Amino acid sequence: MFPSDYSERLDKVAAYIGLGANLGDPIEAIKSARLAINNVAGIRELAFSSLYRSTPLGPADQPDYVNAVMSVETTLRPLELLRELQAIETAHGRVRKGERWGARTLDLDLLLYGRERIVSEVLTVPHPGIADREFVLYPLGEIAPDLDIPGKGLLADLVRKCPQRGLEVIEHA
Ligand code: A4P
Ligand code: MG
Repeated sequence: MFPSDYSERLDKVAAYIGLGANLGDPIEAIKSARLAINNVAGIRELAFSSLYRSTPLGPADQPDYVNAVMSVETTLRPLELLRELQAIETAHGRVRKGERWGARTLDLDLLLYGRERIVSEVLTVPHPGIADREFVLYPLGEIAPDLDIPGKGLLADLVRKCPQRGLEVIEHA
């Protein structure tokens, strides 16, 4: 017998997604992105962190960010998942201006995909910034305190070493 949906045959993998926004209505953008991610076939939310306000990393002449992290169970392969996240960014008015770390209406980063380590032209997992960004580590600590990040070590150790730089919860999970 063949399953009706091919993706049902694939193993489920736990993945972590970082959400960030600092233009327009960032809180609304994060909440709407959460719904959009849940609406993708082959993705199911496992946990969602509190919403945090964070100081911009990169150019300082941009508004504070709102950040959050979610964990999902997915049957999508890493590149399929990245493409879905990019489509959601675009649907939320994200315009790629070429300025690195510049202001954006919505940024979705694939932080972790199971225990896989991927280095390619279009995708690096774990996300290169994961180990030293307070707006990723603290929310991750909330939803997955025992996480061991491939190639980086225990999340709890990384959190301990990471200054909070004004990070604060603005809406509890
Ligand atoms: N790409 C490679 N690996 C990944 C991955 N794991 N997840 C590629 C997502 N994308 C990945 O990304 C550029 C390219 O990275 C994509 O085409 C994809 O193929 P982008 O989103 O177009 O550009 P970007 O986001 O401006 O660049 P970058 O270097 O990804 O920036 P980050 O790391 O996303 O950082 N400050 C605060 N407080 N909070 C923030 O959330 N975010 C940024 C952006 C800067 N400062 C911030 C925050
Ligand atoms: Mg990005």
